[in-house]
Amino acid sequence: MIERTFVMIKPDSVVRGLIGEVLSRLERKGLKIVGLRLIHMSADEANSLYAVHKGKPFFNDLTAFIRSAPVVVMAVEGESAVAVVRRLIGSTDAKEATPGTVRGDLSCSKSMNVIHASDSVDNAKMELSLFFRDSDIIKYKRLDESHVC
Ligand code: 3AN
Repeated sequence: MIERTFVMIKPDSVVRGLIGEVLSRLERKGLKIVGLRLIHMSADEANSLYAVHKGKPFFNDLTAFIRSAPVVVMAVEGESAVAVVRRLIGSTDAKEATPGTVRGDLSCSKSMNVIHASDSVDNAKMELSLFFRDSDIIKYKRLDESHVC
């Protein structure tokens, strides 16, 4: 089943010059980028994106961090994209993340962990709606679509 998920390259990754590295890993896996923006997240957007963590001790630090530099927000499509991207990025705590994953290779931090991706199809819909209108999503074919899944 082709799914669409929300992926964000976090501020740590942007200021470390890793946008290309992270995008490349998604593309090489065969995932299709159908929406892409470089933004400075607003306070409202940060509060909505991380609403599930409201009240937790790290909430204020988390929303401040996510607004500390630009982020790249993306809509990404592919076969079972939600689970595939979650496996590709690795565990939240990058110290524990498996080598070969984005976090496992590029970070040692739990908060500055390079990338975010939705953990369910429902959350993907909600998170995508914060940053993309339906008309922002671009339809096109990758030449290798019949060869990667
Ligand atoms: P993931 O991004 O792996 O889905 P979530 O949704 O549990 O992880 O957490 C969202 C973000 O909140 C994480 N990417 C991480 O940056 C931060 N975070 C989660 N738990 C902690 C924690 N215990 N201490 C600091 N930051 C945390």
